[in-house]
Amino acid sequence: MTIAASATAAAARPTPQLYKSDYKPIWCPGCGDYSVLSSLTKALAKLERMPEDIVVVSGIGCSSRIPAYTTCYGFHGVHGRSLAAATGLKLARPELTVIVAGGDGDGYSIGGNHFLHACRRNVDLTYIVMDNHVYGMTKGQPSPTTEPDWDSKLSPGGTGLRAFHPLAIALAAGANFVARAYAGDPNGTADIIAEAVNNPGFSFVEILSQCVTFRPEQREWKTQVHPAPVASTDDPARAARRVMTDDGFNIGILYRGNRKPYAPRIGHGKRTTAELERGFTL
Ligand SMILES: Cc1ncc(C[n+]2csc(CCOP(=O)(O)OP(=O)(O)O)c2C)c(N)n1
Ligand code: SF4
Repeated sequence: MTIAASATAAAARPTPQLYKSDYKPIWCPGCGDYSVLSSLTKALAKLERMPEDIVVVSGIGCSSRIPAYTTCYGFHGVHGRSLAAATGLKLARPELTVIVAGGDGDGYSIGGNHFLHACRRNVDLTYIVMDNHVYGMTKGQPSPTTEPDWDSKLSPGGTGLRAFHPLAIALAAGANFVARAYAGDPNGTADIIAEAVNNPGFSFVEILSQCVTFRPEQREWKTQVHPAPVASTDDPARAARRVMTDDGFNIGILYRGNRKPYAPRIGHGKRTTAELERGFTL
């Protein structure tokens, strides 16, 4: 390639800015979700997919506001139902890159059943959970990933309930890519998101994303996270052993599987809107 041609190619390459909308996020200053947004736009630039070929689907929560802050197509649905909407979308429009994003309350509590079956179905989606171990938007109730002894006004003395283990559950349910990231490491998180999108099937990325308002102690996560000491594996049993015995702060890709993504055997994806409409005519 000539110098002029390579300069033109470089100029045409998308930048993270291309994926940022004009809406200013209304998250609290210091919220981890700002960094996750920045990682997402970096990952999309790296993948060189155009905004019109990408859909960001979410539920309800502070983290679920993320589609509006991108220039991609967006779907801000109802609480806990993002994976159901995204599954239908991907099956109907397989050529689109579908990224699902939300919080631990949205995804593991009200949406928990959809999470299990999305892992099991293995449709080619990427699911990003901004996990702050609390319901941020509704002002600090414990979530499924809250530590049993977290003392707060709304849960005096803690809930005493064992915390949900998203990575172990994703593995057991059949997710084809499982990773943990940290909002305070935006470049590392961007790389993980890009890998997750490129991996066929259901990719799950759990991102520790601090809620500085209701869990200010999570600012300390920056001193606790560390890179996973071993490379990813394609053996789910080995991955499960690792994830059940780590300290919860290992960052990196844990598991890359070889399952074929689910694709409908009949040509649903090829039907036009008019044909679909006719199917619902009474
Ligand atoms: C059906 C339904 N139930 C409850 C709510 C109230 N609600 C809105 S957001 C939310 C929790 C959000 O927590 P999380 O998903 O962890 O996101 P965060 O705000 O922490 O990012 C709840 C319970 C709702 N909007 N709809
Ligand atoms: S309440 Fe928590 S999760 Fe919501 S924007 Fe503020 S810091 Fe972020």
